[in-house]
Amino acid sequence: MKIVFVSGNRETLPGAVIPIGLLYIMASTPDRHEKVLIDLCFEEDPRAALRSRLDVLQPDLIAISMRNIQNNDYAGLSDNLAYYAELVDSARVASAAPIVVGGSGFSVMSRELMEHLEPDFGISGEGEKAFPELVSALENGGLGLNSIGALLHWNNDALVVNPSPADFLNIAQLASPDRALVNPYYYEEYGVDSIQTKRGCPLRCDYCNYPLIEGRKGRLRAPESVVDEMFAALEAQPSLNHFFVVDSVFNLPIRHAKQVCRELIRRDWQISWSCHSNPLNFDEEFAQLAYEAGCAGMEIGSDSGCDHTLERLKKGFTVGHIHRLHEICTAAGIPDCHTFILGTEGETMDDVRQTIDFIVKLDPYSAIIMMWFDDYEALDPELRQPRMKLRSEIETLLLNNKNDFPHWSIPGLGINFDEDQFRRLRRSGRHGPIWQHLRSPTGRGPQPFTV
Ligand code: B12
Ligand code: SF4
Repeated sequence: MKIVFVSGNRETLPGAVIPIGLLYIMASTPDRHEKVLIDLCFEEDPRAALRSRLDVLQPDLIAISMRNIQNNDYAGLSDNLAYYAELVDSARVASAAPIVVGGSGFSVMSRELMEHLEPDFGISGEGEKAFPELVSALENGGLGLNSIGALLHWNNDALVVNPSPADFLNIAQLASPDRALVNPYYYEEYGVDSIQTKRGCPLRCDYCNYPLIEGRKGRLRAPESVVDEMFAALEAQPSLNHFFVVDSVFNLPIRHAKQVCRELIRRDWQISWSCHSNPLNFDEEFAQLAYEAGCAGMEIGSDSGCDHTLERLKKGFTVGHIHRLHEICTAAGIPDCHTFILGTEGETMDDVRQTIDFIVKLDPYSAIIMMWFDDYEALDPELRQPRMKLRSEIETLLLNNKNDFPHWSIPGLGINFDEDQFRRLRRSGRHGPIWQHLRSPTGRGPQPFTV
């Protein structure tokens, strides 16, 4: 079969990210098929680009990856869906081939998106087993569709949702993504590559939809194979200058994270990297190893500065844990950037003020302040109505006080979050996540740009 793999993601804030999920799917699809990647990230007119490529290629199957429903400032929640609907339509106009959609954005509400976008097939969650199975079933005239785990398909007009497989994949056995296929512009302009050391997060934060994508059970890769892949990526794309560890949480389990760091140190790895970390199970030894292995920063989903909100969100840690992580990172020389989500269900303006006071006192290297939005608001804008008042009060509070927190990014208000400013920083030689450059390494120096 001739299979066209389409990466639909066009988000370039805080930086463009390589389509690593789709690369995994391509790598797991047998080589006897002709495989072509179309990446729409940097196309001026993505729909026209897709149409003209499909027109020439005339594929037998079109696989579209949908990464985000949300965007960073959430202003375009519904725009992302409209864009994906247009992509599916453009593919239909240019080709009679069946269309299958997958990816994290699809997986967080796969049933609703099947009905909304109407592709022929959808695959929820990790697709390395289900996708090749779908390809085989299509080669066999549709035989066996019902036994493909987590496949969504149609029986006439009725949506059929196959049960998820009993087990998640053994990721130690997956074929590595081939970076030679990636548009070099990702590396030349943004420099950042993605690496996955495990799948699954064991925690149970109240709002978290990550288990829909990769489950809760931690499935670990051998540290040697992770580092092998990083060296191979560097060889394939020599202009890469930073890795982001795309694990939901890198330091859980901490033993594995330490082993990965030790392997990087043993092999004298020289390129900087960042990761997501959690205040639970965070210790000095991990921070020290990470520093020695080239860690240039950690992003922490701290979420709130109120213990009762953290408890309601079932975070499993307290503000004491956040303080401790900050102290350990500071002592080890690792910049820490904490994400806080304001306006979660049940939160009051007093809670919001308490969180803001907490961040000011904590004074982390950087903070990203997000507003709570539910992915389902993309499908049902009416869900937003009751939340608008609290959101606008929070925005006013942040705007009125923005000069008190010059190191914070507030994407929804465009504060320290702007494509042009980020581009200037990159051009001045700053690598990795942009928040790492919102203050000088000493922590108190002049700002690279003003708010
Ligand atoms: C790491 C990460 C980041 C890093 C990325 C760094 C980097 N250089 O890559 C940072 C912090 C920068 C980031 C930013 C953002 N992120 Co983010 N991120 C993640 C995270 C934790 C892992 C993503 C990843 O790379 N996974 C590894 C790859 C291998 O998995 P995958 O892409 O999901 O692919 C698998 C499946 O989805 C499927 N699949 C993928 N494509 C296809 C295609 C087909 C045809 C099929 C069949 C299957 C399939 O199979 C793949 C292999 O198993 C996820 C949460 C999670 N645990 O998944 C959120 C997540 C992807 N991010 C999300 C979002 C929204 C964003 C932002 C818009 C910010 C925000 N508002 O939260 C930005 C956008 C950035 C951009 N340019 O697109 C959402 C997307 C879904 C949604 N709700 O909209 C997620 C799911 C988190 C969430 N809040 O729900 N992110
Ligand atoms: S720590 Fe992160 S990935 Fe794990 S459950 Fe909580 S929000 Fe989800």
